[in-house]
Parts: sequence; structure tokens; C-alpha cells
Amino acid sequence: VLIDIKDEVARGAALDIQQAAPLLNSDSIVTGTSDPQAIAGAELVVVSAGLHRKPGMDRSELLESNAAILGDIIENVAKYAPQSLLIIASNPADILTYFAWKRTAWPEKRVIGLSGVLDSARMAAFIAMETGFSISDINALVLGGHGDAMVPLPRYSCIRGIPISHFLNDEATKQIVQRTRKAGSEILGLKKNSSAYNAPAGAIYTMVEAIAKDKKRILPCISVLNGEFGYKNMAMGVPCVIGADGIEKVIEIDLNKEETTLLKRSVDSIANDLEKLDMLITPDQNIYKYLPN
Ligand code: LAC
Repeated sequence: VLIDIKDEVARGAALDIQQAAPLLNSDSIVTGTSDPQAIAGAELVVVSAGLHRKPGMDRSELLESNAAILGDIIENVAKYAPQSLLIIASNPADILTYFAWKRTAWPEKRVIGLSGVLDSARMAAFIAMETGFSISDINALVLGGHGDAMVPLPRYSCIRGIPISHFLNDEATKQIVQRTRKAGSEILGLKKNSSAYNAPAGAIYTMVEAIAKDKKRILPCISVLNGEFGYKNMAMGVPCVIGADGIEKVIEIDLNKEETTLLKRSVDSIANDLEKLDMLITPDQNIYKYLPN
């Protein structure tokens, strides 16, 4: 079921998907509505509502408006689908994932944010474009926040198990890292009236499939941290085992000095936004300050 405050828009979008079902050999029934109660009993809810950026804007600039939009939505999810898992795709995704976790007071593993699957796909696409090798053999990893300070990790990126440093020199790798960080803005700058759409949709599909089929995939997703990588009371992209229970485990990988510094920079930018969120939410729902261990 698709839900939008604009009832007819939701119904139209649902019909469009329904009419694609025969072509995808799918017997799914897709409906659209503005009634939040339609999610009653849902096992998984994906929230992609909110404003998108205009060219030149930072994702953090959406915080105030999108926290307001998500406040009501999260309340409805907690009310009508209290047993569900929640995927947050709205921006700024790290902050809003934390916000959703705080608001629902659900266990950390049930609230998952979209970031690393998308950012890693982008990095993999750039590696394929640069090397000319099949995307089937390319595996990239991006951690940290879903903002310009995100941390693409060339050392953990490979082509059929062979580190990318075997194929790409430092300069080429640096370009790929930079382009990955700005990949969303690059698209926005070209399209102007819409942010990226297909790659985020594909990333959400990947996460939903891992949950629905209990695949135990290792996917970089935004998780609320409880000491992992040295941080707690905040959320950011980390490697997660994703299955039917949501984030079944956060996998802590070794980071070298440079990678640790880059992650800290990303954390600082998230912390900055969390403080803004702190001012936006009422005292009884107050968040704790993030605390590096
Ligand atoms: C992007 C937006 C969706 O990265 O955050 O394209």
C-alpha cells in the first residue's frame, strides 16, 4: 500500500505500479490512499516522504521541514503498525533515522536508514565506468553519514576480491571517492527539479528484499549506534547484517588512521545536525547528546 497526503496521487501511483505487475509477472495487489490506517498490520514500512533538495542545497537544510513531516508519519507507524520494521529514506537520513528511533522507542534493530547501499552502488558504478569491468564483479563500501562527509572506503572495495588499487592509481581512486560523495548533488544539478530516483529506489528494493527473504546480507545501512565504532546515541551508515529481524548485527571493521579521521569528520557533521534536531523536538522527547566513547 502506498500512502501520500494527496490521496489521488497515491492512487495514481499505485495504479501505475499495478499495471506494471503483469510485465514483472507479479500477482501483488497495489493500492494507494491517504489514510494512514491502511498500514495496519504491516511488517515493513518504508518512509520516503519529505521535501527534496533544490540544486546547491545541503541535505541538512531539509532537517526542519522533514522532521516536521516525519513526526506525524512516525506516530502513525507506531500506532497502526507497532510490530513492523521501519526503513527511513527521507533526508537527512541519518538524523531522521535517529529521530524515528527516538520517537518510536523501538529496539535499534527495527529502525534502518537508507544510505550506504545507495552510496556504495554509486561508488561501484564509478569503478565500473573507470575500469570497464563488469559491475557483477565490483564490490564497494561507503560508511558514515549520507552527506558530503560520507566515507567511501577504497581499501574495502574490490573487483572479484582483488583490491581496486591493483587497477586504479591514487588519482583515479581519489576522483571516484570525490564523485561518490557528491553523486546525489551531481544528479540534482543536472535534473534541477528532482533529486536522484532510480538508484535510491533500487537501494530500497535491495534492503526490502534482504528483509523479506531473510537473506542475512551484509549491507551498509544507517543504524542507531550503541558503542559500535566508538559512538553511541547517534545514527550513521555502518556494515549491517540485514535479515527478517532488521539489523541483526553491526559489523565493526578495522579502520586505519586516515579512515578513522574521516569517519570522525562525518560524525561531527551528524552531531551538528543532531543538535539542531535537539532544538526542534520537545523536551520530553529530548535526545541525548552523542557521546564518542
Ligand atoms: C541522493 C539523495 C536521495 O543521495 O539523498 O540522491
